[in-house]
Amino acid sequence: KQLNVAVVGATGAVGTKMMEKLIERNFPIKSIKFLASARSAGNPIEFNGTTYKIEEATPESFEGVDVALFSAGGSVSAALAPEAAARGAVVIDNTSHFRMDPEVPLVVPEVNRHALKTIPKGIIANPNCSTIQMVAALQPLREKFGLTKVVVSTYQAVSGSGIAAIDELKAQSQNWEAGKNVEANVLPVKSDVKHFPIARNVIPQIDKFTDNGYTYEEMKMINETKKIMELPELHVAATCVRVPVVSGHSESVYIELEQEATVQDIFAALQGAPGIVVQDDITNQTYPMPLFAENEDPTYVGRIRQDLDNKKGFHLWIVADNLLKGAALNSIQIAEAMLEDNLL
Ligand code: A2P
Ligand code: 11C
Repeated sequence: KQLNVAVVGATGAVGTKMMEKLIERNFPIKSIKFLASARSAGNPIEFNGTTYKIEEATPESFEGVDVALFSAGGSVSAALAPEAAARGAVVIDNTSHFRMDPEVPLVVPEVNRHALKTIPKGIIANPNCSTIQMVAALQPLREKFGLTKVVVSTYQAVSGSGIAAIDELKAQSQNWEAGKNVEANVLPVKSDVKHFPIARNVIPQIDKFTDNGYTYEEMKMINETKKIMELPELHVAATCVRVPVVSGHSESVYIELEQEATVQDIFAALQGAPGIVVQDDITNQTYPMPLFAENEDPTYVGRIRQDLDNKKGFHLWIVADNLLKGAALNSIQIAEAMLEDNLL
């Protein structure tokens, strides 16, 4: 079956990766269109050897579209995803806008593929990047040993904040070297009051603060994990931190299992799990790092240790390319799973 596809936010950090993955994975495309803001409309865009024209995303853009991949920010999804769905498209939305809507499945195919069977609004949400890689790695452990608690600290790359943040890290690094003035206008959050350099720095704020003292990014990790894993009682705490890495989110994760296990049990459960690569050989200094996860599909897990005081407690280090498994790849995998299950 060949599909009519629309990529919304095609000029962005995630949109660009979606295009690469559609080609690389031979997604069955009958027609494709590339949508962005009015600013980009008319500009050329290259896809699989053909030059297309970027179109402004409007409700009418979605006439005849089977699958619409959205990654143009929450307000664009809020306005246009229902328009696309009303015209018969299945929307796979990368933004946080619909994620906690009980009528919108929030899907990581390795974890809750079954949730794709019921899409009352015609919209499926792709989870937050830092959530996806964590639940992908925890699912095989949860299946074997049960899971009661997760405490995560993240080390997140600037590409999670879009192309402007990547450009800013590069400019700041060059300006430091050249002894020039270092300006900060994008991070931690474009729309917040203060901005800080990310070059030579780490920033313990991703997204704005909520009323409970956690940031929205931290609350996304907490709420999305419970929804995807279908474990509303799971204890989850998160501290989300931006680091001067271009791509690849890293996470230090402490978990508590329902049953006792050994480190060997954890290795065995993770090895061969879908989408997971174990990189853990401390005698050879082998562990996951974002530099080597960039442009790679798997979620890498290493530094696997049993807690010294709790036999049900384990420490893990989880790394994945936030633009791929964390965004573009997971979206395409959702579409592929739906095709396989005759849901598209
Ligand atoms: P444009 O390049 O025309 O601004 P990033 O997350 O890397 O910053 O990318 C954001 C993406 O969202 C870009 O493709 C951007 O297109 C797109 N976008 C921003 N505003 C709109 C809008 N109002 N309608 C459609 N696409 C938009
Ligand atoms: C970041 N996780 O690294 C964010 C980006 O909810 O889809 C993705 C925001 C989202 O800044």
